[in-house]
Amino acid sequence: MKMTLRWFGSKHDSVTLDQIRQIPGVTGVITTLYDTVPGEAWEEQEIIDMINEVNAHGLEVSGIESVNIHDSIKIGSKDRDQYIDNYITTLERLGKHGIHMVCYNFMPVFDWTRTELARKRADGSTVLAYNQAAVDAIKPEEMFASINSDSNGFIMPGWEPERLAKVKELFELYQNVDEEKLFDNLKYFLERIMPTCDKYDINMAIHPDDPAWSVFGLPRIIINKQNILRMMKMVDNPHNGVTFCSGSYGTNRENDLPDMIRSLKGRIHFAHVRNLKFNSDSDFEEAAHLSSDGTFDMYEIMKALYDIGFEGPIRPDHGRMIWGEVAMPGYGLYDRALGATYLNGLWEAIVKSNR
Ligand code: DNO
Repeated sequence: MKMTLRWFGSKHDSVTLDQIRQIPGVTGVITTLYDTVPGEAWEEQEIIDMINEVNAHGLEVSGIESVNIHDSIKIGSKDRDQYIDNYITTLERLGKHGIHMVCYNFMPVFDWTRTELARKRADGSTVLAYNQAAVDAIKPEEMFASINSDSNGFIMPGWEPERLAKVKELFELYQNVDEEKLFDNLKYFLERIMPTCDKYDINMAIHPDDPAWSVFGLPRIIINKQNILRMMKMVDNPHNGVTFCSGSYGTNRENDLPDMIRSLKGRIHFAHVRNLKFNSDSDFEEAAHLSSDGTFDMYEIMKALYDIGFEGPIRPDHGRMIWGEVAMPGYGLYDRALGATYLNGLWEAIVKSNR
């Protein structure tokens, strides 16, 4: 595996490339062109500039998170082909410049959903948290307002203000899209992009829906082993793969994470590894990475990745806000650096004990 950190670009991130480079064992960043909107083709020069900037700081671009999918593609509207053509152009330009992993998601309207961005824990740290009753009590547009007012002035990925302007209209457009239709639209999209992925050796890594169930009545499909294996089979190409995100699949307590990893051998192209602490079945918070701080056995997760021969980029995921840091919730430097170091430690021990 290659240890990486997510980085939002010098215009948007409080964490610098120089700081990332000093985290032991981190060799690359996962980034994106944060100012692009879903559906447009990325400018080649902007891709080159992004890569050069990262390389100049002694790091590599280990993959993109995300090239976002226009809603017309998820809905299956008549105009979807033009957006898929643009997506293909972006993939070609990325592939030409040596980028071989692209993370994306197929969640309708919303990306990840949390009800609190700064829940205080006993040790004084703050974390992202989810409470089902809080979701049930609010309207989708209120969710945007609460996320944006809690985000320390940063724009949260997936909660960009331009999405809010369209939220009501989007709900109407998704009215006739159920889970089966969403699977069909995903299949159509993947079949169209796979020849380009084959040509440029680009691993597509779908991110799970977070939380792994329907929110606000919208269909969600990338939620469990059965659905993800269905997706792998429906477009049976090794470039059609997944981002294994322990914190997202782990929201559903029926998901056996190490078992899911083993069943996806050869198809996990990217890993997000973090822990969650459940306070009840409908309330969880994002703990420190350490197993004993949350509900997951992080050793078993890393061991499963080792056992399937995982060689792709991995990153610590949302961290706690600690030591007075002010950063994008979940994406500060300090706790993610601790997370990377812990995961590297687990990995070294697993490698050595398997010699
Ligand atoms: C949240 C992230 C997601 C993820 C997208 C991938 O922090 O894990 O926003 O990047 O779902 O497209």
